[in-house]
Formats: sequence, C-alpha cells, structure tokens
Amino acid sequence: MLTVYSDAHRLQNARFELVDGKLLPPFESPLRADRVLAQVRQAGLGAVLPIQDFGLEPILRVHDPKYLTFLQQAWPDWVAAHGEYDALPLNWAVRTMRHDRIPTTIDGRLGYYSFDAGTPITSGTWSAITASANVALTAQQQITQGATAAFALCRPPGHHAAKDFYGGYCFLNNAAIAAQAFRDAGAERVVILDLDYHHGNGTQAIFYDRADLLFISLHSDPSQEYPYFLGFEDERGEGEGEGYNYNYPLPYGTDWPQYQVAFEQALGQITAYSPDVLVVSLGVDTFEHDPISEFKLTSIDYLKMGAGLASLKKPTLFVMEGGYAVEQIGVNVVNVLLGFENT
Ligand code: SS9
Ligand code: ZN
Repeated sequence: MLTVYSDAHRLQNARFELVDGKLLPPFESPLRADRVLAQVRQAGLGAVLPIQDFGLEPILRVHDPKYLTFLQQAWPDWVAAHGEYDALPLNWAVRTMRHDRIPTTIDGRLGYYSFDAGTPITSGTWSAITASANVALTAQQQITQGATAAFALCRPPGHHAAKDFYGGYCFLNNAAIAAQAFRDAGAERVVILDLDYHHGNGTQAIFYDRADLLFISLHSDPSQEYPYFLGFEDERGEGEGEGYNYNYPLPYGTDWPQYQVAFEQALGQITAYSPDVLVVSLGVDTFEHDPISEFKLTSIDYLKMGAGLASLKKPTLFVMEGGYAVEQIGVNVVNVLLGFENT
C-alpha cells in the first residue's frame, strides 16, 4: 500500500497543551507522525509519495470561506495583539449568547471559531494544516486513478473540525475533504468509517443532512468522554440524510471482543449501503496504553481490524487521526494496514 506524507506536519509544534489545569508537553506532537512514517518504512509497506498542492478549492467544498480566512490570519493577528505565544481561546458563545455576530478582535474570533482550549494555533499551523489536507487529497487522487488502497499520513488530524470551527487538535477535516473530492470525481456513494477513540463530531456535522455520504463512528461514550456534546446513538441524520448517520458509543474499558460486535455491525451497514469508496478515519487512541483514552485494544487487535476492513473489498483510503501512545503508534497503525493488505 502506498503512503502519502509531508514533513510540513512538523510546523505544528505547540509549546504546551492545557490539560487538567496544567500546561504539559503536547500529546499531539510531531513525534507521532515521525514514528508512524518510520514504521511504514521498516515494515516495507510500500512507496512513500510526497504531496501535490490542490489549492484552497477542494478545502472550500467542505469549510466556510470566512473560517479559512480566520485560520490563515489567526497567527499574525495574535502576534500583533499579544506576542509570540501559542494562541488559545478563552470564551465561547454558549446557550443564550449570540452566534450571529463575529467578533472583530483575535481573542473573540478564536472563541467564535473553536470549541475547546486544547488546540493551540502556532506560527506554523496554517502551513501544517494545508499540507495535511493535501496529504489526504494526494492519496484520494491515487485511488481515483486506480490504486485499491492508500494511507494518508495526515497530521494534524481532522475529524473534530467542522465546517467553521476547530478543536480536538483538528483544524481542517482531512477525511471530509477527501470524501467530498471522491464525490466531485464521480463517486456516487461514499462511506466514512471513524474508528478513532473519540467521536468524529466534525465529520458527522458536515454530512449530517446528506444521503450521498454514510457516516459511521465507533467511539467512547460522549456522556463521559470528549467531545461530550455529540456522538450519541440517537443521532441518525436529518432531512435527506436521515438514516445515513450511525454512532456506536462504547463504555470505558472496551476490549476487542466487545469492540468487534459494534465493528461487525458497522461492516454490515457498509455492505448494505454498497459504497463506491470507503474512507477510514484511523485513530489508534483505542489502544490499551493510550495516555488520554480508556479502551483496551492490543497491538494484535489492529491486524484484525485491518482484515475486517479488507473483507468489504472496496477501494479504501485510510486517513490518520488520533493515537497518543507514541512508542507504539507506528506498530498499531501499520498493523491495521498490514492486516488489510494480507487479507
Ligand atoms: C485529555 C483531554 C484531551 C482532546 C482530545 C482530542 C483527541 C483528538 N484529558 N482532549 S483525536
Ligand atoms: Zn481521538
């Protein structure tokens, strides 16, 4: 299987992350992608291709133009206001407050366009996130041109980012951008299967009213886990999209036998939908030793996950999402890809 990768991910390199009232070294660090790439090479998975630049057009098919302008300008605006520290929001428009007034100053705009304070904007954020989207688009194009599978080694990740807000380390929704590009290249039905430990709230929201994209997510129950406010079982889509959104919230401590029940149900739904192409939002923060997660999947279980995905026999684009156990992230991701290839 071919991998698409860009060094530009290193430009997203925050100084710290706000965790439990402390400023800690970031979980979402450049080391993550470096380790995955090293394992791709060591396992001899296949060629590693550089990115092509697709410009802003395919990104604008998913994201709001004003949001993109905000992201592009956020760092210079923040530096002008406060100096060269990582930019973090501190205020949000909850419940009775207004969402129809976009603040003019950077502090207000950070709050308007985000949903958490755990996602720093740095000097290199814009370059890193546009490169990450291009990683997904380059891999998507390979599949459109006939490859049966490809791995987009995206960093920063994307599945928490919606049309016009960021959070959960995500700014541009790489999987959604690639899925839309498949549609625009002629695919009629696309599936996004989100296997990250956290609910893919951004991806769900982007496609919630559409029947041309089936979104299925297996994740930790939002009643106790991030992102807390989306990802419940009763979210089934709306309008045209009703019946094209499925969530499988699972409890803390979920291990492979328990996970497999939901996973196989999801595979059945995908088969019934009969997509032209499958996009997998691949997070390995379901791993037993992940530092911010509570599932219990082992490194061997990821081989079984890959084999299950291969049984669908669809062109498959893997898009890297989360996974924070840096020592094992490479083996876990590459095990999914090897399990897929060797089935
Ligand atoms: C850890 C809080 C982490 C954000 C998680 C984002 C994961 C993206 N106590 N919050 S895959
Ligand atoms: Zn995650």
